[in-house]
Amino acid sequence: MASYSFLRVAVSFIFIVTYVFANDTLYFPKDFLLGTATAAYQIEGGWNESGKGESVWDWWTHENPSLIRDGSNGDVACDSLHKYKEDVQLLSDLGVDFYRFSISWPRILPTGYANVINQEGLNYYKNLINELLAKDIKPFVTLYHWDHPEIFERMGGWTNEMMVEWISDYARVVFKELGPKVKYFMSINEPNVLCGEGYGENVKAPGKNLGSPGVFLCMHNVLKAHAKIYHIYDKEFRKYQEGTIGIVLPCSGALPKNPNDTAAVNMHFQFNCGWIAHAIFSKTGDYPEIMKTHVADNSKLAGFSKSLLPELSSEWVQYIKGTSDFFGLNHYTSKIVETVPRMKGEGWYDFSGVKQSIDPSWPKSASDWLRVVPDGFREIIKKISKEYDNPPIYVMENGFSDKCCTFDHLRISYLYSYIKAMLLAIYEDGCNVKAYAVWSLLDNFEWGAGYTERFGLVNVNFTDSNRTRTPKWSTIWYKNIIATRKLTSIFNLPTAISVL
Ligand code: PNW
Repeated sequence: MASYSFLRVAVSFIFIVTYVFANDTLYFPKDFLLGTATAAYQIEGGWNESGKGESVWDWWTHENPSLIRDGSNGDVACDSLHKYKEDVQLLSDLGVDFYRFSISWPRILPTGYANVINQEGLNYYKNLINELLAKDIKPFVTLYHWDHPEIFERMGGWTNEMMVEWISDYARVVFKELGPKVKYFMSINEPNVLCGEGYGENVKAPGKNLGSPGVFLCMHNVLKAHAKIYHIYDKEFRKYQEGTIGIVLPCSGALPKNPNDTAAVNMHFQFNCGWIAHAIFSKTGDYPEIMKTHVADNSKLAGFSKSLLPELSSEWVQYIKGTSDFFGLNHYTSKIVETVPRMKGEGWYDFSGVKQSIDPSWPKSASDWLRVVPDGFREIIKKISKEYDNPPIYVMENGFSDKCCTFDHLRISYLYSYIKAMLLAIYEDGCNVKAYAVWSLLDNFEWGAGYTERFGLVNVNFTDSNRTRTPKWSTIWYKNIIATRKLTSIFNLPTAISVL
């Protein structure tokens, strides 16, 4: 008798919860695309297989295992080089509209240069694309997610302007060989993270530790490279391939410490997102004005005769402007920002002029930089839309890290709150968001954190040579969202049963 009442209470509770959330339901707009994302070095493995050359990440992790938290590397990673069919099956089970993955430059061009094309490497991507298309999944292809050929690093990497030419030659090969079956290309993933952590610091490959001058120089060359890649696609391939191409920028959110301090929010935006975005998406082009004056001031105070921010000639400004068909947005978290009063004769807070902090009450993830702040997501989407005249926004990464386990309710709650914020930006703020990808399909090599931080919808067992994949609860949840095209925070029982 007692257990019967318990059952009744439990069932009623489920109905009440369902009802409450059902009333809270938001639908995705028609034609909205849902997918997941990965990157070559983080999942492929096969670092010296299939005729692949050495990448800067192969070199850096082999040379500096102590800089990776668990001393690991991407030599095997998820072994997707061999298990791509299984990955595509997982994607197909999820029901995604698209899959974002990146191409390993040295797998296609082992010498780095376009003089030698490695057919075996190329075939890997051709097979992957065919497999995706056979399951009705659109390939979203990133040309470059930080793993350039090591040979070019020995010549200065992104501090050498020749990289613009080398990556352009590579891009041309990819467009020619893979472009006939790909409608969505992304040039370069997150210039700021690559240049800031790889050239400014020693946190990511190539770990150059060059400080601000190195970051400015790297960003300058990456921006030019992106523009050149865009023009190559636009002039030589678009007519026949009828695809789109854009850049992917990491834009973290900013909430003002003092509610009236919109200047701090703007300053943070321009130094974070606007640095590259202004040059590409604004009407005037070039680096943001506020950034030019600010860096010039700080450079002078530091005793330099010229600004550390290199100048873009008017030819380059024109050449770069308008070179993205969509705004590729990677977003994970936010900061609290405040304007720092400037003392006479002293530089502002680093080169950005804002002090950043976090609210300790924001829920944590397994990554120290990632706190859960969904409002910041809505704000950044609104800011991008306002700054650049409502461009189509493709969210190409959004996700949450934990340490382990397949019952990942914190990931579900993160994704729910962030997708809700995005849908509100669409419906209530009129923003033009067209696509959304969860980072990531699989647990994978999380750069300096090795395998200690897990972002996957699918668990990967890295101690098992088979790299066994096990869908987490978030897979079940996301599958239901994709199938119903509506956002609910609860599990759908039939979906759960069909997956388990
Ligand atoms: C992305 N932030 O980088 C990368 O594109 C992925 O390769 C990576 O695995 C993923 O994030 C998770 O780290 C970012 O501090 C790193 O806001 C940090 C930030 C944003 C993006």
